[in-house]
Amino acid sequence: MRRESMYVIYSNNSDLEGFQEMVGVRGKESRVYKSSEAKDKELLDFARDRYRDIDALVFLDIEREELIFLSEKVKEIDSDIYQLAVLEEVKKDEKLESDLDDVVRKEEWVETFLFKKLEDYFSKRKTRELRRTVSSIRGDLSIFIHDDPDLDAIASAMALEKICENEEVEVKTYFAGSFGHPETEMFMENTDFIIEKIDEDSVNEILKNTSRIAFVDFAEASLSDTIPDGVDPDMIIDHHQTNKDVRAKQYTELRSDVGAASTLMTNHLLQLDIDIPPVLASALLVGIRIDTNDYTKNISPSDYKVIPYLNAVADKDILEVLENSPIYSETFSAMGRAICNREFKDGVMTSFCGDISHKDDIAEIANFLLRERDIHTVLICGIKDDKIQMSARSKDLQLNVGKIMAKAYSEVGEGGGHPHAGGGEVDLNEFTDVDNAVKEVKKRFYDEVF
Ligand SMILES: [Mn+2]
Repeated sequence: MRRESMYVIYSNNSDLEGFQEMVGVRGKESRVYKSSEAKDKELLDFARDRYRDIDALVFLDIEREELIFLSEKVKEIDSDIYQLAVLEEVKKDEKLESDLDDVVRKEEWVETFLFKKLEDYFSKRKTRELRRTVSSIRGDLSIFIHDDPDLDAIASAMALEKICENEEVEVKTYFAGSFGHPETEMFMENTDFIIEKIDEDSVNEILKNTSRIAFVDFAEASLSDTIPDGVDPDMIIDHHQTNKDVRAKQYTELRSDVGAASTLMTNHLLQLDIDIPPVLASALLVGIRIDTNDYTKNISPSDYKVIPYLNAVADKDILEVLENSPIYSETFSAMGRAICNREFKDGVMTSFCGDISHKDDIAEIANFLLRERDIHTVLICGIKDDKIQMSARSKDLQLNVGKIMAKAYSEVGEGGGHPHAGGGEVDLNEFTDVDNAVKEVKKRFYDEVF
């Protein structure tokens, strides 16, 4: 039976069983020629006789002259055959005098392959380490997510709970503040996942009685208004950029190259062969979407790799609810004030929106206002709990807003974030009045940007 098309390899090495097997699995046929003068002719005859059947012709490790000769001949016979050569050496910008469609440098090929192998290895090792850490817990694990958690934090905590259940370790997740995002509120209303709200009093009781502590989607106690500074977690799983040398007592996973903690946790679940229920898949998926600002910011190949899987498993009704979650009236009001108070300076916009009811309002507003024409960078500030909260965004690839926020505010408060998105806060008590504070906040931002 003749197949529709096939791959042909012309190589110095005739032993390519593995490759042929892979081709076979994909329902294709393949044929390997070991390079020699007689085989030159055989190959060309084959191309002539059955040229319609050749999809691709790969030259592997053969002499340059032979390569140039053969590729030209094959091109004459059928210009539709895709011709690829793997060469020991390809000079930069070299125009190979041949009719090849593409040339791959062997070293590059090996490097890419090696890198992938090593990444796979370390990712699996990290999962083993996480599992060992969890299974070694005698007693219970308390997962803390950051104040006013978003869905990335909640989904990641759910995933870690799942791993704990698998290892028969008792676990509970805690948060402080409010559900800052409408999606989070919608999700918690529509699922039976339980997380417990803590305050400054109850947190001490929990810390005293629990066996182990994990920080998920944040890395330092000082970033929380509720968890006492100096609390040293046993585990940290986070993806935010930090300048500090943060380490957990047992398990540290800090991956600022990844868009969301949900991506890290999805990988762990997949590698541990733990089923991801549709509700959890939906949360992880929306967690990635929110943290990467609809897949536009800080998204990495690792995130893209898990998205199709989560998409296939996710509960479509929950997704629908989450996509269309309502916006708080207070957010619209704050947005209105932010729009009226805009100030501009060379493509940079700053604005103060007064009191905000949800800490994440300013992030939402910053994302929206960054869309204004001719604006590349935005700083929005608002007041919550006697603090000026700040959110910055930039589409200027030369700027690293996270670093700018860290530099601008670490002396008077806190600042940090990613290259395109950052945040910070300063205590109002440090200033004589609000006007003064806002002025100083803006000045510090401008000083770092320009
Ligand atoms: Mn996150």
